[in-house]
Amino acid sequence: KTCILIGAPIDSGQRRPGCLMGPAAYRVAGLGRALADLGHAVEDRGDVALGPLPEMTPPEGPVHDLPETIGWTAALKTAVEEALGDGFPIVMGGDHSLALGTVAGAAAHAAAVGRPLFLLWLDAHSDFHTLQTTTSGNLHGVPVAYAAGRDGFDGFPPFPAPLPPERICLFGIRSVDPEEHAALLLHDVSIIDMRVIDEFGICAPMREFLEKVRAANGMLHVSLDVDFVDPAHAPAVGTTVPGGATVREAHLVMELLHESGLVTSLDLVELNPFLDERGRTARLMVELAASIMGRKVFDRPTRSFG
Ligand code: DIR
Ligand code: MN
Ligand code: MN
Ligand code: MN
Repeated sequence: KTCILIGAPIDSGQRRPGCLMGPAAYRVAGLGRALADLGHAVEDRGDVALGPLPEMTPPEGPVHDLPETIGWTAALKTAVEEALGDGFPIVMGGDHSLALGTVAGAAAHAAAVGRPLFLLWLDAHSDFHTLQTTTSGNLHGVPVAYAAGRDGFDGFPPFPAPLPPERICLFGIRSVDPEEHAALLLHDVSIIDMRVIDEFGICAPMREFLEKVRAANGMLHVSLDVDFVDPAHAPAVGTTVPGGATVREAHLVMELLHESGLVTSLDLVELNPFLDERGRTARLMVELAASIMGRKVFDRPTRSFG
């Protein structure tokens, strides 16, 4: 594969500065080298630039940095849509608001080639707020709702070919705000929360979702939030929630995704290098990215036991 690295130095979707250093941290931690070692061609397109901002009166209520977020959405939509024509885009964030643009770009590409887009959201959070329901005002908490075509995104371009909820899977979640919970009850999103993972493990729920993607000949965008992993292993994130995936569970997810052959684009989001312990979290994210792109402990045919 040709891996296309896209830097998205975005901090405006939350209030704790530092995520804009993410792309630099991934480069220092050796993301490009790790992918090249797996035999992929690697093309680093540098960091996306923020274009002109829309003129608008600031909205009432808690939402902050709306014009910047809309500007980044447009820039990343274009970058990902173009990159999908040339290879496999890997977006190095930046906070999760960048997914407003990356998923829109993937959806536009999928519509152009006539395939359905699926979305796998690996996160502690459901990110299903709208501009109207968010109480934090942090727009990293809204991209799944945008992709699902929910109302409440005044000022944003309409999402290209919104995803029917059945094509969205929230995996690893353990922090859902009341307004998100209410909205999710009305949308048939596939919810693999930590309770499900505790009871059934990683493999069965993941395989079920991947079978849906395969049966539909879908494209699959994976959005990996650092806080999907337990903060004991991945401390460099502004919104830690205990009870997350272990390092091995996270690698297993990545290995299953690789073996499926279905993933077509990837976001790495919410890394805040300013909070990291000597690059520990950045290195873990690079290892996980290597796993989804094909690194394994031992190369052997898949087998079953028992
Ligand atoms: C929270 C946090 N639900 C909010 N969301 C985060 O601000 O709306 N997503 N951290 O990853
Ligand atoms: Mn998130
Ligand atoms: Mn999160
Ligand atoms: Mn919230």
